Amino acid sequence: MWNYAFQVPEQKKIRYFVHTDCKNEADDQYTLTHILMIDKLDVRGIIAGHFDRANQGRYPEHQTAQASLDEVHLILDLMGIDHYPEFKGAETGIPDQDTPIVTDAARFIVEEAMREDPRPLFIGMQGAITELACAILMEPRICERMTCIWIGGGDYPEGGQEFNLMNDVHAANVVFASSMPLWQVPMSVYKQFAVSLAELQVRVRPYGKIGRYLFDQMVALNDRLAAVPQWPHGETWCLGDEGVICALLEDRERRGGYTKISAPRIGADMRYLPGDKNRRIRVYHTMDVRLDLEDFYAKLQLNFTDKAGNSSPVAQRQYVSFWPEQSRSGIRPNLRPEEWPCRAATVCLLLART
Ligand SMILES: [Ca+2]
Repeated sequence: MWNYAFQVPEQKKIRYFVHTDCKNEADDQYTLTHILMIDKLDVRGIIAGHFDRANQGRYPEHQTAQASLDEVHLILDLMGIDHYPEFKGAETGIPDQDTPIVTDAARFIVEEAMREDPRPLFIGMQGAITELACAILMEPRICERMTCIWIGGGDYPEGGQEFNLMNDVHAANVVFASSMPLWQVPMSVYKQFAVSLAELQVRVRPYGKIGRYLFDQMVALNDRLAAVPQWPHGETWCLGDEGVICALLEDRERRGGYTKISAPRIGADMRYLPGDKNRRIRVYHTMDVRLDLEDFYAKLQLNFTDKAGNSSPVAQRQYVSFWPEQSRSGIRPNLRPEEWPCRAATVCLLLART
């Protein structure tokens, strides 16, 4: 369906699960858009994940996965796509390292992983790693049948506070202790996907309803957090979730970008604990950011050039609302506008994404 003068050979395609905490701030939406324009990926389904421990009153209690699912639907609408299976994940992290939260999302991961198909299967986790941990606890045999790429975890060797890890430390420990191949993109590596708002205004905003929305919702959040000194930074952002794509686009022979280490355990304080005798995982320390971002900009331009500038003013007002008065699912956040500055400061301290 895309406007490319090339084809990806069927033998080179891979099966892929999207897992996104799509409404936690303003970057997941870019990566979801990018993924859906990549012909190499046979997207089997989109799972909307929670950001429950960073909700801080933005949505009703335990409703952040629903907010993410609403945002997924909006992105698909703006791209003119309606044909992917979509699932809402658990609304909280798992209670311990032995008890899965059984959802249709976790069942779908198990079902697809256990299905006979010669093509490789990857899941790109752009937030808390809850649904994958649940699927592993429900059916451990999936560990031999798929690979996880996770955007999350603090920097090695110490580790520490990090947003995606914070939202479900138990789940991270389940996945790290499993035998599933794991490619980890820790914080300082996903921070390499830095962009400026001026860059996005030139390279993203002109291209279709989706380009306009991606840019405008980020600027809207930037404006709403104007009084918060820690984050965001004013005219720059980080598209950190792009790491899931970059890991798959990079040349296989570019092995200098990662190191294989024994999987650590993770303490309650999010610090890494020695795991010298554990299985090995791939931990990235550099990624080909140019390849990734230029691929995104090129595909957006190729596919949405003719649709530039046709979002209606009404639609724009609806779409750029970061804290919607009324979401598509009928959820009403319980945060009043006058509460914004103090709550936003709390959220950003928790995010620790400075
Ligand atoms: Ca994310």
